Amino acid sequence: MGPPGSGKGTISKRIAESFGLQYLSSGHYLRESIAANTEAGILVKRYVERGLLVPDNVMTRLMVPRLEQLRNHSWLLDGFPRTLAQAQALNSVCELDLVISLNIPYETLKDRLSDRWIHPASGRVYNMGFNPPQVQGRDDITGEPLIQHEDDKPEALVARLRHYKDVAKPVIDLYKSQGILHSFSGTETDRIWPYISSLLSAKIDTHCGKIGQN
Ligand code: G5P
Repeated sequence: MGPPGSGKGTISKRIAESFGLQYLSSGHYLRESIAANTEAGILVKRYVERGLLVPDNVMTRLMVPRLEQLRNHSWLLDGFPRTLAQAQALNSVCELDLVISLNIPYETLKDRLSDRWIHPASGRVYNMGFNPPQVQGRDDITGEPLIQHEDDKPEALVARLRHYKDVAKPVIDLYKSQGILHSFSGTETDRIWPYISSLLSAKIDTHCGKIGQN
């Protein structure tokens, strides 16, 4: 969990690669359905473009079947659940082992998102200061053009940050009460990452990607 630009995607990919977990990103699935112009994509487009949360029933229908297909795997969710209703829907189909919450100052979030560029087909994320592409404006692997999300533009960003605060609190309180919440604060992903990595090293058996009891 964490506000837009807090580094959820960047850290999630590191976790998934380092610990062999399946990676599921709600934002990526939403953008994929928008790009494919599916019925669901047309419905969610106006929310995502304005930086508003997609309705809970739509999100739950998008995410829960994917988790059900992964019953025998260990996985990492990025961006879901965002609301208490989503957290309750998730709780009804599985038991979470741990939740990571990122606390990043507002000014840092604003700077990062205005500098973010994406390769739409793969979801690869670049930042002109932090992890720039080898060739400006082009994806490192395919050489295809990079784009900026509509929801990273300043008007959408303010709405996204405000919404995040309002809806995240009850979810964070829920996970705190379950004793599974781990919060990390800072302005640099590379400084936060070693703490997250060592937390997970203590919990995950890297040979099979299973969460242990320690
Ligand atoms: P998303 O795609 O889930 P957001 O808004 O939660 O989007 P976002 O914007 O993708 O989150 P992030 O994943 O937290 O941000 O961060 P990131 O992409 O890793 O990093 C942000 C930028 O900073 C990148 O350019 C990265 O390279 C750079 N960066 C990272 N670390 C550092 C650092 O240390 N230093 C520097 N300089 N740069 C760094 O959701 C999109 C929309 O979909 C809908 C909503 O409309 C949402 O707005 N949605 C949902 N709606 C309802 N319910 C849900 N569950 C939903 N999930 C998505």
